[in-house]
Amino acid sequence: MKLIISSTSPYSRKCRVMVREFALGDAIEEVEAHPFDDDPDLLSANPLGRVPCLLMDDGQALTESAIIADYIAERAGEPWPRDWTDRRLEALGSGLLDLTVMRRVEMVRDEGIRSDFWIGRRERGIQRALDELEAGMGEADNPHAQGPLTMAVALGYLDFRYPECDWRSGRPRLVALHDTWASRPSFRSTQPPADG
Ligand SMILES: N[C@@H](CCC(=O)N[C@@H](CS)C(=O)NCC(=O)O)C(=O)O
Repeated sequence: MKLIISSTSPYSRKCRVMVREFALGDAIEEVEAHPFDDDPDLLSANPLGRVPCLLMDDGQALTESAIIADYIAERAGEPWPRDWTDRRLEALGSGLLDLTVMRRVEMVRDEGIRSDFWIGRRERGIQRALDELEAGMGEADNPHAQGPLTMAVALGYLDFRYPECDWRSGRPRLVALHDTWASRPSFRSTQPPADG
């Protein structure tokens, strides 16, 4: 199988961490494709032109990081908790990622077409999501479930693309969660490139 990824994409990172956690590197080969280059292999696998995309051995492709993550867990045959608390945290973590990516897209627009309205709206959403995740963290007692993983990836992405957001301030549970993941080889080896 081929996992088409970009090394700066947080959605890709989530799937790449899972491949490593489940030691599926021999079965799932990572292929880098920058989505904005319109790589023909990516477009033929995923008409949406987005990463990650998992090209399976039967020729079908899976899109959406959450679906790919479920597939990887099932393929590994490992118990990977999917209770509603975990799924709720995963959805909030994914939403935090979406807001941070959308803010980034707005920030790199040329002056004149960049919108303070949209940047402010994304930033307020990011702060609210962080507060909700900090409050909800008490429910996440398995640090390796997909909810906490998605949250850790989102926090790492904030450090990468929005470091001035200062998400650590007053959020000790999120700091502890992030630091737990940051010490794992799966997380360290999927760090986005500093110049990315
Ligand atoms: N909801 C999707 C989001 C994937 C996504 O937006 N990936 C970005 C890279 S971080 C992308 O490929 N963007 C290219 C584009 O939107 O044209 C998922 O969870 O996989």
